[in-house]
Amino acid sequence: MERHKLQYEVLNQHNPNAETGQTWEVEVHATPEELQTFAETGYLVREGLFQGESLQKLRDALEHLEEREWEKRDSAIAGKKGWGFIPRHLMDKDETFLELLKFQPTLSIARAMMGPLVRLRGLSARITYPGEDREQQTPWHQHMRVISNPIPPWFSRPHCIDCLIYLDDLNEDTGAVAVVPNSHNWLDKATPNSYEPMEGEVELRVKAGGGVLIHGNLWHRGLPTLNAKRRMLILSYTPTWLRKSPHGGAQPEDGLTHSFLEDADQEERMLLGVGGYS
Ligand SMILES: O=C(O)CCC(=O)C(=O)O
Ligand SMILES: [Fe+2]
Repeated sequence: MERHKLQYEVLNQHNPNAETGQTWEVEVHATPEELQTFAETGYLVREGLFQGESLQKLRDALEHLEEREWEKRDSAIAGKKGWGFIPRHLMDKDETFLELLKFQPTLSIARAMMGPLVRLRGLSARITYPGEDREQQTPWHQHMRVISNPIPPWFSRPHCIDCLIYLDDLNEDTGAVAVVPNSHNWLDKATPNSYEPMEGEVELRVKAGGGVLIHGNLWHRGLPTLNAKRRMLILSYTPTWLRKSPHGGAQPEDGLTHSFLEDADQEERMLLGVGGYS
């Protein structure tokens, strides 16, 4: 995969030594042309983010989590129609997930698109199961539903990059993911609550270990899981000054990130949402 280098300075004359005031060198895991397309269309496909052992390690970690949280899973998938099982706070639950904190193939792109001061909004998973008696898919939706109408002059448009990382092949059995290119720029309308195909939608089928990076407000939906279990991770980034995901309740009190933060460096603290603005 081609790379290029970027350099940022965060302008802070009052306190040039502040954590934010340093010079940031970013080796971006994408070409400038790819980033331009990402900005315009709102999505970027990345095949082979994880392969071989590293893919297997993620699958194993998710399987262990699924076993530990089987009660939550069973109640999540009991309904006929639904999103499936969505375990959250993954970095607090397994070292394998915490190791994704500085995963450069996605973090470097987040920094290239949103600046150096970014944080994790969350790492969760979505697992869907086939079955005669269930229908697991998602309606059209977007992730940052906070846009006002009309838009005032100094409105802060929310930006977020959600990396949908697939641990199984996307195909007819598991279900593709569909996106509407450029819809992240439609600030005057919201997604319909519908499961129907839409004009202009693109269905994406990546291989296991691949990902689809989306702007958090891109219109998208997960197609039905018909014949085989489907596992996805969603690794999200926002600027440091945005709050983290409101979903999934409180962070586990004895979560891994708590002890990790005790010895974490400034960048790690920032990524976990401690500081990063002044
Ligand atoms: O599973 C997918 O492909 C997309 C899931 C999704 O949109 C979500 O969990 O927010
Ligand atoms: Fe989504």
